Amino acid sequence: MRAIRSKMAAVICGAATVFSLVGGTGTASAEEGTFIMMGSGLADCPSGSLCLYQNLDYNAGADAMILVTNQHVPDFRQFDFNDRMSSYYNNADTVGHLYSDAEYSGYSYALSPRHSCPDMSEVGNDVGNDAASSVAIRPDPTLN
Ligand SMILES: [Ca+2]
Repeated sequence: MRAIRSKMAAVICGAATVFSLVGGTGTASAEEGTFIMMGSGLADCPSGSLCLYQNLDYNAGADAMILVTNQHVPDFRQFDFNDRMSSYYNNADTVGHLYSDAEYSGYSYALSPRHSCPDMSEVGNDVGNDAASSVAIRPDPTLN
């Protein structure tokens, strides 16, 4: 077993989830899965995951909900996260296609790989603040 990398320590603040984010070297975060954790800041987003934050500025230094995923999520109500997202960090090489309605419908907005945004109201009339309801994860079309 390899030693725990110090950069993973920032994830420890999360509430108990079904996944252990401690003790891996990135392998754990690369597993398929979607879960809610409590945290704040870009450093709390596991590598290889898309992180949708409940509050502005990546929860603005106060732990709050983060929806962490690397797979399609057809309905945020499954995670008590419907119409709650306010900022994001896409810490993955894939594109997150965000939708204002469940089942990938309504307005949509692409979350570019390795890109972040502290305020979803900045994306205008596509998917705004407290509006996202589903997300699809797709390959980056520029990586071929
Ligand atoms: Ca919505």
